[in-house]
Amino acid sequence: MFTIITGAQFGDEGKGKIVDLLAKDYEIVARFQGGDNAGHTVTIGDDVYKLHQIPSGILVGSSVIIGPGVVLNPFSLMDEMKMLEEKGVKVTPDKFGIDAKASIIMPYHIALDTLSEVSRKDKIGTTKKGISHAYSDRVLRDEIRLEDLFDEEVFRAKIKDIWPSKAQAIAKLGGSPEYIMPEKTIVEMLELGQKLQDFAIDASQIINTGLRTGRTIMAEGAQGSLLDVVHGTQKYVTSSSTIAGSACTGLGVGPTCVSNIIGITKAYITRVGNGPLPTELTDEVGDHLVNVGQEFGTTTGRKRRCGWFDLPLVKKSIFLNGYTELAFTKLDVLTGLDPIQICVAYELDGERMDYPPLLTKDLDRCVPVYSEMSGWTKDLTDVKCFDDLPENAREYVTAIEKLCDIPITYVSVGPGREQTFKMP
Ligand code: 2SA
Ligand code: GDP
Ligand code: MG
Repeated sequence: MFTIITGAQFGDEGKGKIVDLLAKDYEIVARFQGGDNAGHTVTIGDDVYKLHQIPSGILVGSSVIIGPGVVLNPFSLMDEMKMLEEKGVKVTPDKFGIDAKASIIMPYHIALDTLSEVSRKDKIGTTKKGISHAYSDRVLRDEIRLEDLFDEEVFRAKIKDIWPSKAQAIAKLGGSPEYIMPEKTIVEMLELGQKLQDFAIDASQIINTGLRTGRTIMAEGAQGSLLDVVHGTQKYVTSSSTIAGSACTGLGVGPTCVSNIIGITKAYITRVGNGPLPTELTDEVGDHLVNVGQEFGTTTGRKRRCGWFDLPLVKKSIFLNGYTELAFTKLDVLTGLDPIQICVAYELDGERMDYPPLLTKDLDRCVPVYSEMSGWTKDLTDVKCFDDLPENAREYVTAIEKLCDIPITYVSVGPGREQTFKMP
């Protein structure tokens, strides 16, 4: 069984929470793209875990894998491993593997991402984690892979080859290259390589062998489908493919192996960083969503922009991913809002459209067409089943399910593990 989970919006839909909930039924959970730009929150009782690179399945004891499609920051990985171990979570090679082909996010990638973002007039709003530069070096074949950190000669030769042009680029952007790759950093990276050597695996081999022997495997996506480097709202996207197909390329698994694909969607929409967001609310309703939903970046702490549920965008995600089911999160955050709006279509130049426009630049000009629903006042955070939701909340969930034409299988009403119920 091979299940893929991705975000159906612009990220932060609650993937970490849903993966944690479902992972008890999966022996392996694997990340296939992105890097430590991701922030997946899992709340278990009073403990809040913010995971950036290690798959959320680690908290229920699944074996976890970082696949070769990921760009890996070995420094922040060490912090994450330490944080987990301090909380009593075992992060040993029998439980955790990193593909030897994973690309390393180098200090110069972070410097270049930060400097490019600062110098850009029309800012993307990146997390400044070096993601775009790490992926572009992979495509340029100037990448450092995890396996390169295991061999001092190879690592030093690669740095010797790659660093001069990076230093030049950093200086050109007004940075100080002398602080970025001193000998101390090279030595530190080699030491990290030694520490990580025991964790090196071939993810494709493990997963495919596992699938052939009946093991249950889940692929955990990061960011959201609308931030996909090809299909998203370019240029305001991340630098990896974030959609379900990317789980196949990012882990080395054939599409014939996929059993089901779960899309996670919030009951509204958020976006952190710049780029079009047709239903964005900058009024007190937007403030309600930010404050009640605690909409702040898990990695950067930035305030997330919020808007009403945007059906045309989710329809696009349904096409991009081929979802077989949806998990619907943060329904509790809508309590107290009345009316509640669903953007069912857009109007552009006098024409109504129920799918995002052909040209990405036109999304910014789309005016939402809303269908209004009545709200509810009952606190939902203790609700344990669909039938116990207030009638208007049930109608909202049913309306979204009907509009998306995909079964909603889980509804989440709070950050906690137990604040989720299966749909009847
Ligand atoms: P990058 O850093 O190159 O990937 O940034 C490019 C765009 O991708 C967005 N992006 C994200 N959007 C939502 N959540 C992400 N993870 C963190 C979180 C974000 C944070 O869980 O909250 O803490 O700010 C994430 N990572 C990248 C980014 O905002 C840019 O729009
Ligand atoms: P991810 O990147 O998709 O894993 O999502 P994040 O962890 O970045 O952001 C989702 C935030 O919403 C986290 O703080 C979660 O704890 C929280 N969350 C998840 N599901 C719910 C829910 O149903 N209700 C509320 N109120 N919070 C939730
Ligand atoms: Mg997140």
